[in-house]
Amino acid sequence: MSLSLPPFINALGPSLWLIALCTHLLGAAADERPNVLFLTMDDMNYDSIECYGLQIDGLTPHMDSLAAKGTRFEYAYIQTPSCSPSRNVLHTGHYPHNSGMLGFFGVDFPQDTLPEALRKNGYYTGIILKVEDSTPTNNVKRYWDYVKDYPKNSARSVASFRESFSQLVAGAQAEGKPFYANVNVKDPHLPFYRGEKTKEGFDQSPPSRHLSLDEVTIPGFLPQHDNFRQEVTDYYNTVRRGDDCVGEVLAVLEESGLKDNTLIIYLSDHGMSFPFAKSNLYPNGVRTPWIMVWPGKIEAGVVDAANMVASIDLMPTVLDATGTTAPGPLAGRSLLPLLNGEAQEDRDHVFVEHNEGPSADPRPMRAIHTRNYVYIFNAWGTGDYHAIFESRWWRSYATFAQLARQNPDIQQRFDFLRYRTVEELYDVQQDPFALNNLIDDPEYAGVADELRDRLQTWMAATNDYALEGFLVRDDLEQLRAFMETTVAASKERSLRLEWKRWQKSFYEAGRPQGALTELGEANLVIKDSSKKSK
Ligand SMILES: [Ca+2]
Repeated sequence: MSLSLPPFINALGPSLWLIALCTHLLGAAADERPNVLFLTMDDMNYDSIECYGLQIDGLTPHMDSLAAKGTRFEYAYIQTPSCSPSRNVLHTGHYPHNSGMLGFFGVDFPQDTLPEALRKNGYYTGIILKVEDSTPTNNVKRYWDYVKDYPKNSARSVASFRESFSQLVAGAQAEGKPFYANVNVKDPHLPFYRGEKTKEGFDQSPPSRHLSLDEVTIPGFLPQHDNFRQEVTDYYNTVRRGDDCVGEVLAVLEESGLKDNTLIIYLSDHGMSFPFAKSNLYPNGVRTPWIMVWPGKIEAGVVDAANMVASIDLMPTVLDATGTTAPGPLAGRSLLPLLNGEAQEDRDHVFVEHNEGPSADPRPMRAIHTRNYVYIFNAWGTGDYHAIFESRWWRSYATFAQLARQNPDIQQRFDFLRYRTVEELYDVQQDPFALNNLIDDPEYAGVADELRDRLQTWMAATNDYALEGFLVRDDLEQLRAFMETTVAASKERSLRLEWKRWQKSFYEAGRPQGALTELGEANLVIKDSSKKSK
């Protein structure tokens, strides 16, 4: 190794020279590489922050403070609107149909995930909450130096985030390493904060502000009826509690003195848990706030409305910022060139997908979003299947069902919610809540054809199993056959693989040994994940 020595070192004696050199090298390692705080919300709609259009003054001061200190992307998307699949896109850098993380089953992903790659590059890696959802397996030691998962009754308090993030930062400092901290705020995931009515066993920590019913607006994708008002108010009070937690994490970072050398990336894992949002490919299912703060490196107070970005871009961006070599092929691209004012091709659309939620009952969907239009393919929209989404078991859905019985228009919308149709097309500039399906409108036939072509090209290029269904979308019998095959494959996987949730329940019993290879050789799933460490 040859070193060009600064003049002051030549003036030192030999032993002092060595001490100075070691200090210099250690200092360089610790000082020059940025820490990364990857901060996520759980089930928070993209427009639940003031800077993204929320009409409630001052509800989200800490999240808005991030936007003031950094750059935010107006058109940001997650690839898939369900917790575990979405978070695994972030950490694998691949679409679910390529990584195999279609739902909530463990997959032995064949290349390093983001935390593994960073760890090999000398980073201290830590995760706070959403632990089982954030990596392909539940073997947490494989990915993380620091892991903190709070029980339900304390997972949403400001005190928990202060304790855990302080511990994480101290752990990195003790090892003299920069950190990659994936801090996952669990608000505003269901169950919402409801004061003393908060669901039993869940954190009853109150938000720092309580909204009254008349302060909220019912989202435009729901029927505009006052019966939804309490649930929506509870949601926004829970957003406020999440903002309190974000504030505490940012306060700990400030107190650590590391803020100036920390890249903060902030987003939500998908839209709010209401009908037509979470677990759907409509804008309110897949859009996310996306804010990046990096003092001296990323411009403050900037809004990028020119580029459409998505969660496959997260991993390449973090690798780029930390000088970490990519562990293999990745589906997305670093956003740093965009932040430096450079142009990238194909930033006028994103592809999104849904496969299955936390059950072995798939509802495959694919969509292309542009700034003007959204085209959706529902492989399950044959009339034989009902929709599956989390809010089906909560008050907003019950309210919807009750209103439907009283009003034929709401009944029609409710039926569409439950059964959908094979293809949908929306002019989201005119119809941002995707209420008016234009797929049969002759005026939009050209738009529909163009978007179908682009979607098909992408599905073919990425070896998507759902292409088989897409190609027979005009033949309901063939589409039904595709669905039967897909459902059967999922059921078979569910008996064989580790379920990332509730693994001690009935799925534990009777699971035969085998390999997860349904997705085909060109995909990335290659290993047996049925033998997991617990
Ligand atoms: Ca979520």
